[in-house]
Amino acid sequence: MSRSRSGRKLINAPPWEGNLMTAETIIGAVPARAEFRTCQYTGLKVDAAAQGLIKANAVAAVIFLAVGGLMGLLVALTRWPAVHLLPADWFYLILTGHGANVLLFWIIFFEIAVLYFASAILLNSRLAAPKFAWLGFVLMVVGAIATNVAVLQGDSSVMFTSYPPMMAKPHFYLGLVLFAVGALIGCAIFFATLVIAKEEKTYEGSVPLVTFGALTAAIIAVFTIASGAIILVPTWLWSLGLISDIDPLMYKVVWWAMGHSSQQINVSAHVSLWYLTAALLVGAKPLSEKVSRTAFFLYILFLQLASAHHLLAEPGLDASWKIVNTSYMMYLAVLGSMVHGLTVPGAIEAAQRRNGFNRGAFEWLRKAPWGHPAFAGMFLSLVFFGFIGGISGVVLGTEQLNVLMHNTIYVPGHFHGTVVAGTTLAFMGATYLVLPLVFEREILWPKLAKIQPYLFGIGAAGISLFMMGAGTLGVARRHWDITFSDAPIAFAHSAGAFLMMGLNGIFAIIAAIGGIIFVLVVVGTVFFGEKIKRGHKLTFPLHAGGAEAASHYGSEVHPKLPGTIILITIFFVCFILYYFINWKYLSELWLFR
Ligand code: HEM
Ligand SMILES: [Cu+2]
Repeated sequence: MSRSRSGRKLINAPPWEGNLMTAETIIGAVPARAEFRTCQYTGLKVDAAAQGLIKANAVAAVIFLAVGGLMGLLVALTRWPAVHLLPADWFYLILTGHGANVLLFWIIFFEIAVLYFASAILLNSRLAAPKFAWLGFVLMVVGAIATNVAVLQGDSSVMFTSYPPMMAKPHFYLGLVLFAVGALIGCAIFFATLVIAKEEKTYEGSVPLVTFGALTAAIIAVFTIASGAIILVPTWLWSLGLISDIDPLMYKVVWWAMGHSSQQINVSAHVSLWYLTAALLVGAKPLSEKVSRTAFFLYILFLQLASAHHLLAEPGLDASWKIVNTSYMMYLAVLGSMVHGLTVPGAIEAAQRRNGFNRGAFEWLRKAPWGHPAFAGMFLSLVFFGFIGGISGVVLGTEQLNVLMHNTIYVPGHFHGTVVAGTTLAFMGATYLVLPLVFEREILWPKLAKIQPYLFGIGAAGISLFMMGAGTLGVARRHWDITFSDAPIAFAHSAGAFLMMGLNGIFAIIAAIGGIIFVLVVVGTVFFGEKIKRGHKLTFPLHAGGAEAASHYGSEVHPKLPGTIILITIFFVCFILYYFINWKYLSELWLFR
């Protein structure tokens, strides 16, 4: 072991072992000399290459969130009838850019950072083939820019799903394909790093739960990207004139194999971050490693089948196929999320009781670190994802109930509950851990950081609920003018529908303010935050046992969870009530009441 000029320890990789198949013989790279530092807060060994790549991916993620989030605000202000900001062609252009920038570019750049963190950092390992990882990053950046250019040039306003026969410019699809290839390289680096860590024995026993959850995400990502390639490459060739025709139904079936699975990547990633945050901030260990791992495994087994819920209104697909896939298979994937929805707060309760907050049913929750933005982001994400995204997803995914809200603005209402109030908020929360631990910068403007998750969370929950409300009243999604001013046959929505769209606009402004504060705090911290030196006390401290809980296998022993049981009961009561209210709405559609 020697020291480099920067004073960091240089650790030579172990000698290349003859004919052993290692991750790097497969990729063909030579094992690098990795440069490590030891984190003063967690004791984890941090590979400099992994650190650099996590920073790059996180920064790219935040830039695309900023662009895409502003586009979201413009869309919401256009759908606010009293404001009606953009003209029609710009509305569809900006809506297309919004979907791509937030749901693909923000989320997937962040996920690649999560993969590198959950492999190299949590396992004390060097990252496999950093040069390839940088190649993947460059491909993703180039792809994301190409797609954005195509959108902004016009003539590619095909919206997020890009269903044929609508056609975008060739570089719209090519950009998406390049981006996906880059992300696939990121997944390969993750798998290879797991192999390296195992070979070089950088950890003991089984991988920690957070790494296991990230592994679930990466496995699903491979399936997702393969489906994406199968559908987007022919569509790209079609836009070049090399293929005469794409069958719309076939397109939808294969596209949703990608579109839905990618949401399950998001869920796996954000659930992993829930566990990570709970571990680092209150020292929470999983209630049961086996149960939580089985729940992740359910995602891998059942999610592809559940993607049938996007095809419930398609003619040409058989009703029993739809019902089996959405009303049986989907519930098995939902079961996975419900298990996490119980075990994450349960793990927090168990840890907090160990921490001494043992009075009554809820002292553990009242005395939780609500002033720590990572905790606030994580817990709000948990609640909103379950109550808003989860319940509405099951309702919307029920074959019979789907006809009530199909293609109404209820649909974006539901998925802003999952991907915005759920995934995005969880990623924002985790960023407040990444800034001090990976960027080694103290968070600038801690007071703003403290309120940020609440502002964004309330805004995101609001837009989700009000879009769902408007959708229940019949307002269409992706619709520029709900007054139908130029329609030959007059039609008027109820005053309630207009009210809902106005409230949606107001909460969009709140969410946007939360989003802007997030971007300012992150960018400010990255460039101007105080550099963290040895012995520095963090503004937002970690729990003393946090790193151990996050990076080692092990469950709670005999936890008592009265508070969690009450919370779960409230959840199920809401769930059942809301589910059956929708059956009642459905019954009211029959004329002979
Ligand atoms: C300030 C935050 C945000 C606001 C105000 C906002 C608002 C909206 C609105 C009003 C729509 C259009 C609904 C319609 O007319 O059909 C929409 C669509 C959409 N949003 Fe957001 N959104 C925000 C953040 C996000 C984030 C963070 C994500 C993903 C992680 C996201 C993903 C999407 C997607 C995928 C669509 C559908 C695009 C399409 O139909 O092609 N949004 N958003
Ligand atoms: Cu889906």
